[in-house]
Amino acid sequence: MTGRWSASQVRELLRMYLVVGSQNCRSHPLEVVEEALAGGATLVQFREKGPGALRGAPLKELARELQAACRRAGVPFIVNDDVELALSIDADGVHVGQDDEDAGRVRVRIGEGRILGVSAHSVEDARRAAAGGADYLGIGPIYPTGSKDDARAVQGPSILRELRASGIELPLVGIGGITASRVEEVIHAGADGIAVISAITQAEASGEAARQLSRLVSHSLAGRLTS
Ligand code: TZP
Ligand code: MG
Repeated sequence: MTGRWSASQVRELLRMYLVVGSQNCRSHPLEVVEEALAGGATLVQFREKGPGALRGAPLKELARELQAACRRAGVPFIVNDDVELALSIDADGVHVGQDDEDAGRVRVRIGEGRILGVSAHSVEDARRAAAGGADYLGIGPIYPTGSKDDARAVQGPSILRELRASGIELPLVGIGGITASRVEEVIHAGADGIAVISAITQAEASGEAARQLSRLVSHSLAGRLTS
């Protein structure tokens, strides 16, 4: 793909977004990803980070394995932070945080055809990311999370409302501590979807967890339209 993804395409991709690294998984990450895809995951981010994270050749090998599973399912595969890895495997996109490389520079490096996701914690972050060419914003942590050591302060769903009220129109995905019982609140606050690690990677049955979450997202989005 050479052109930009449209905002409506990206909104669809954000509905049930799995973020995953080997450090998060109770079984082999490929198994977790395949189950999540079968359960309806719409986008996958490879985030190999923290204690025990793979590096070098094993990192690239796992990335390729997960990417192949995503390709079989027709689901885009995005790499967290590591632009070089993303380009070397021809990933569908990159996600960067506020402490990583500047969004505008990442956009130049990855080109127009790849998806660029940026974490934002304020209206100012969001405006800067939009100006830098972000396709979507990751907003969080919405709730307390045990999956990110250096997570910022919990923001609650109100940050989503604040961003929408300030005129931010980019697709938004909520992240951080999202479980089935919190989906509705996140979507009703203005998110286009949910991004989760533990709700899927730590579930007894990852496929069933993804299926339940994606049903809840659809239901909540439909409710938002009619309320
Ligand atoms: N960014 C903000 S919170 C978070 C990331 C990567 C971790 C989300 O993991 P979980 O297990 O869904 O709370
Ligand atoms: Mg980062």
